[in-house]
Amino acid sequence: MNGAVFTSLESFNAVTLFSNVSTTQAKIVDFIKAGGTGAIGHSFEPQADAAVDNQFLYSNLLADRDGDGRADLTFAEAAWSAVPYLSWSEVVIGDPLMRIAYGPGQPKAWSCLFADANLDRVVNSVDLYIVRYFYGGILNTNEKEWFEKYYDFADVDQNGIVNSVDVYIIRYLYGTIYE
Ligand SMILES: [Ca+2]
Ligand SMILES: [Ca+2]
Repeated sequence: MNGAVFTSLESFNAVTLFSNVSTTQAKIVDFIKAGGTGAIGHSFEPQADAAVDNQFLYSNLLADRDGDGRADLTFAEAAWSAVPYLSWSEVVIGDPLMRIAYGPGQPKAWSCLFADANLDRVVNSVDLYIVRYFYGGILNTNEKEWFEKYYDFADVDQNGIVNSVDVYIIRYLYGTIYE
């Protein structure tokens, strides 16, 4: 399981870091003990909107936007991008400086492609539908409704709001096929 990173919505999965302590639910320490590299868990029942956002965790952990064969962010950076609040309930376990290494020049290094909201390497009506579906979503706001509507891949220009500019960009690039 080298390189494996795990999260789950199990409420008390990080209530202890001792695997021989009996708890009511599975423990992320058992995943680490079995060879897992990193995990994020809950030390107590988290509020629903405090749960780890897997979209940010895995896209930021895997993305190699500059194409140097190494992921752009470390595990700690990707983890903190995915935990909505720095509070008492979330626990990050693993080497904070761990970084995915694809190897130089590896064509399989992953990165989201500009304007390709559903990650199928084509900019078309599906991407347009996704942006329209999440239209109005805002990343940095106290308005829960708009925050929950926000979707990172629909925010094409990555300015923290899904709006007409994102629609325009997809229309402009409509038909683009990434090799
Ligand atoms: Ca697409
Ligand atoms: Ca935007």
